[in-house]
Amino acid sequence: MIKQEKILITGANGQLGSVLAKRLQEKHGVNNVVATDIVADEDFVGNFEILDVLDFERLKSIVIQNEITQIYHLAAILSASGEKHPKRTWDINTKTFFNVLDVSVIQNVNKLFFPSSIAVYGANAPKINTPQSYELTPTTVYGISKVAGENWAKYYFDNYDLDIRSVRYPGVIGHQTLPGGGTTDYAVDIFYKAINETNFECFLSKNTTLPMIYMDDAIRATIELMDAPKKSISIRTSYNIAGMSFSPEELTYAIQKIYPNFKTLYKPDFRQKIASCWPSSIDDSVAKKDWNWNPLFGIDEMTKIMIEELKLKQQTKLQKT
Ligand code: AKB
Repeated sequence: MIKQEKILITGANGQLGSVLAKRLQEKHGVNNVVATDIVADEDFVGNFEILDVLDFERLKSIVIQNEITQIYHLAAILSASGEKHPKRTWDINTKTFFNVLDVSVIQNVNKLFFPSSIAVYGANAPKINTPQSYELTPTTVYGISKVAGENWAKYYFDNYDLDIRSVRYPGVIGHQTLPGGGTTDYAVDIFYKAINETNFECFLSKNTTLPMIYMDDAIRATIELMDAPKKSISIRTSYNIAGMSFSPEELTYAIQKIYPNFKTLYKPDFRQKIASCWPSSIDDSVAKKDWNWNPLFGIDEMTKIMIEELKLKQQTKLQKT
């Protein structure tokens, strides 16, 4: 008989975590998923525990009490926020990961998911179709912590046989929860403006092309990687995955197909320097070969869904008030 998986998610209130928690509940059953974050989410339906992942003993007791077999460790500080508090970001991103790695070894957790990012690349990497394997020279603390995390993931796999799997997420675009503190956040914020206003002020320049992915593709990639047979996983640091690539100007054109009067004003700030060092597009051929990764959403489908879903959410909220 196949043993029932028991899932723990850290950072479950976040942009990815909140959607992943629901998908994992659908897949494994509501009672088999424990969502955690540093503050409670009033609207969460299911098992929720307050957890600061820096607190190893509390993490361990949640793992023991719930007989956890898989952990998705999403708690982290992102690129733009990270630059405001570099040492704190390093501490939080790396210490929480060590706690998760260690508890997984001690408590025999079967599988662990660690999110990495396109932020691992630096300005020297080829911008177009950035290869899976290239010298990683990140410019942000977030990127540095992700490179370290990727290498520690491989170390724990090699030395403790911990089945840890990872993808390098592009900017994730979804309508469910706002992202916080990232350099790619403009690509979500713009839709909140588009449904109500005609002008959006963008903190990146108009031709800054970055890799992006629609939420459904990001979640599917995560789950497909975790479900893939162990023998097919050739990358134990982190897999490149691509969805789409566009600049703020191209995203504005896509929105103008629905709202012709919509305009973007460009006022690049400190985040421009971060984005300028990142890839414009990503080579994800190794993920495609190893576990059949295949993105389904392009810029126009994503734009249409974002606008429809955000309008619906706004109407539902208005009806409730
Ligand atoms: C960020 O902008 O920091 C994140 C990322 C690309 O990892 N969205």
